[in-house]
Amino acid sequence: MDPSPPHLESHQEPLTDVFPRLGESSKWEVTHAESESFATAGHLAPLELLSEAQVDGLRQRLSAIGDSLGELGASLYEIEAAWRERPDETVLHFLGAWRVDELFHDLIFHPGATVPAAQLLGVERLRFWHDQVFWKPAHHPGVVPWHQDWSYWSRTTPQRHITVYIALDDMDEENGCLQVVPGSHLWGPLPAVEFGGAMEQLHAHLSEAQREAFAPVTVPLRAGQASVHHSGMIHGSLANRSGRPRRGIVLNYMCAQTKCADGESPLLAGSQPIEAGGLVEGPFFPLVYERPR
Ligand SMILES: O=C(O)CCC(=O)C(=O)O
Repeated sequence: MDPSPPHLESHQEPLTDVFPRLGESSKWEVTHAESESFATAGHLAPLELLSEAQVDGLRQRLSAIGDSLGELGASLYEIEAAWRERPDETVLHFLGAWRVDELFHDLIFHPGATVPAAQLLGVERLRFWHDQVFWKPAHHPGVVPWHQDWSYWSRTTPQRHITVYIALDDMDEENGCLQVVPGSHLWGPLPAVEFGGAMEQLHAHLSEAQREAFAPVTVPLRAGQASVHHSGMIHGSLANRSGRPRRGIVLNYMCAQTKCADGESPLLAGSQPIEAGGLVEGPFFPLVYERPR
């Protein structure tokens, strides 16, 4: 990896031709039935997103980023503290790969992600919030505790955010694929849990009725497929018991009118501070989709 990584957030458009451009947006839209199902379940899968060659390209770039995490630290938004302390027990999780690698940068504009995200959120204009990588090596005990994405995002308002989860490996129960609790996006906001902590931390905050209704389902995906979840959806994943890696890229999007709730400090490390009530905009938060008129 280049020793002084580029700050690709200064580019508000794709830099390569690796991924498709918008073209006819209806081509990427989900069906009415899928949209209804998302409204009820809070979740939709699978979407076909990446070719084998695109998956291979992203795997190679991810491997290079993984090899340079020490040097890249300041250019990423965050590397999970628990992983730094206990890498043998904790899933490798970091934010901001789009700032340091062209392919990760261009992926955020992929219409196969942005069009369904805008459609399912019910917005005309979609803004990028941030990306994440969740990487479980083979035979790794790390889990992703049950959580709602929104618990970590309440410094932005209103809650109009959505997540596109992209598999870089075939994912199944054995290698700790994503699990979701259908319908839990309607349960209201719950407290944030500690990432490197126990799987079941959230249970202490569930009502009796929610505990009874807590019925997770696995979301198996093939490499290159994606799933979408609501920001209030409870999800998590178990250890990788297989001899295969399990690498997921997460793209988080939000309504283009999202505002900063508190103005206390930058929303993401390295991004420009935004005053309370100010629009979350600027190079770190590009507009990635605008519905054609
Ligand atoms: O990769 C995982 O198991 C967890 C992903 C996750 O938390 C998310 O997509 O928000």
